[in-house]
Amino acid sequence: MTPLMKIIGSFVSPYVRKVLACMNLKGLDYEVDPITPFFGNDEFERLSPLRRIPVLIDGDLNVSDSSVICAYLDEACGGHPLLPADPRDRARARWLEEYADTRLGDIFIWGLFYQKVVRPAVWGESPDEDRVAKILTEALPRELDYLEGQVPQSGFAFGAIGLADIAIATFFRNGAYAGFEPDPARWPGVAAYVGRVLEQDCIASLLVFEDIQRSSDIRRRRQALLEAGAPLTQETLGLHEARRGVMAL
Ligand SMILES: N[C@@H](CCC(=O)N[C@@H](CS)C(=O)NCC(=O)O)C(=O)O
Repeated sequence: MTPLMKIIGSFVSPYVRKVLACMNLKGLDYEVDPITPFFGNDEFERLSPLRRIPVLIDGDLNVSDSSVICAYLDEACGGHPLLPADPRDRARARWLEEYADTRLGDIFIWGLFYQKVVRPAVWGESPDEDRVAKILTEALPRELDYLEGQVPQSGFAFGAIGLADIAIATFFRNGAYAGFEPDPARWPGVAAYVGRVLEQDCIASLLVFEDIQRSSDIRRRRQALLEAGAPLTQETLGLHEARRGVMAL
């Protein structure tokens, strides 16, 4: 029997969520080693040279980066297409994915989620409140103004739900974990669109595992996830002690 594809990375990571939602959309079976990147062992570092999640393992292939993984899945696996058919739409979809991964990632993950959730929980540090305030008052409004002009008033960006929709919406779930929701009075299109995408089964079905990942102690997490039906790998590359990522060097 061909071994299942494996994804290394926590259910709470927006980039892991993006990959898993795309795999769900395609109806692919997979196993997850739900580690937080800071808790990865030496083998994790061998597989992911930047000590980042997600990593895909498919037989003797291993690759990092959610965009690289999603492109591979679309080319290798068939099923629900992640990109629209028209080349001009594909270019726009790729731009929205890139924009989300870099700019929304910077704001929602490094500016909010890392500060308000990861720093206290992993490193025992306080958030950089000045940075958080600047994100909330300057960076986020600028990007939400831009997105308000990009997202569709109904449905999804290119007909059926696809990569661009998932890539954008995934960051808003981490924003919510850090206490941020887009104001529907100021950004009605974004608020409605993000809600629409997040309630799709491919992504909504992951929520139960995210809740466990967020609420359970690291030593009991695997068991709790298994009991909830999460498709976990037998082996884990996780440690119980955190290490700083290469991006901190
Ligand atoms: N461009 C990468 C970004 C992945 C990324 O930044 N993942 C975060 C978790 S949400 C990470 O592993 N951070 C650890 C670090 O940078 O040290 C992708 O699309 O996969």
